[in-house]
Amino acid sequence: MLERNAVLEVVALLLIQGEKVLVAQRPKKDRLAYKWEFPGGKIEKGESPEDALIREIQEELGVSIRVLSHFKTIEHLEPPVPLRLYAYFAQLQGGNPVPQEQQNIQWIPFNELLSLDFAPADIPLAQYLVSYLNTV
Ligand code: 9L3
Ligand code: MG
Repeated sequence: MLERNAVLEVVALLLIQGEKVLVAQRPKKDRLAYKWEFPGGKIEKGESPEDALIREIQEELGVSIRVLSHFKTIEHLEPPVPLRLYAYFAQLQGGNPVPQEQQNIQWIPFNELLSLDFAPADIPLAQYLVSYLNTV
């Protein structure tokens, strides 16, 4: 059980190809059903954020990645699930992402990213990402 006030530690993938970024839609049985997010999930006990991201992306998208760099940590501390979201740039090690959990995915152009209906913690992350991409 989660302790009261416990903050969930979560990792998210920023995967960029050309002028597009990969996003996934949360499956329908989920609390945040149909909200878009940067793929990833909970860090398990004893795991580094990088290892958690590699594992989650293998599980959800069936591909292996190389983690490049930390981009931003978003604290979304509101109930019902206060969370800390660590976002990393990464690259594919070969192959293409294929949804393993019936979720939708898409490569979305940078200039359309902010029009998606994102999960709450991913909204500021998407905004930071678009600002960053406009400067590089
Ligand atoms: N979450 C939010 N934004 C994200 C990710 C990967 C996850 N980009 C939230 C949704 C859940 C919690 O973190 O409340 C745990 O995620 P998961 O393990 O259900 O994917
Ligand atoms: Mg997940």
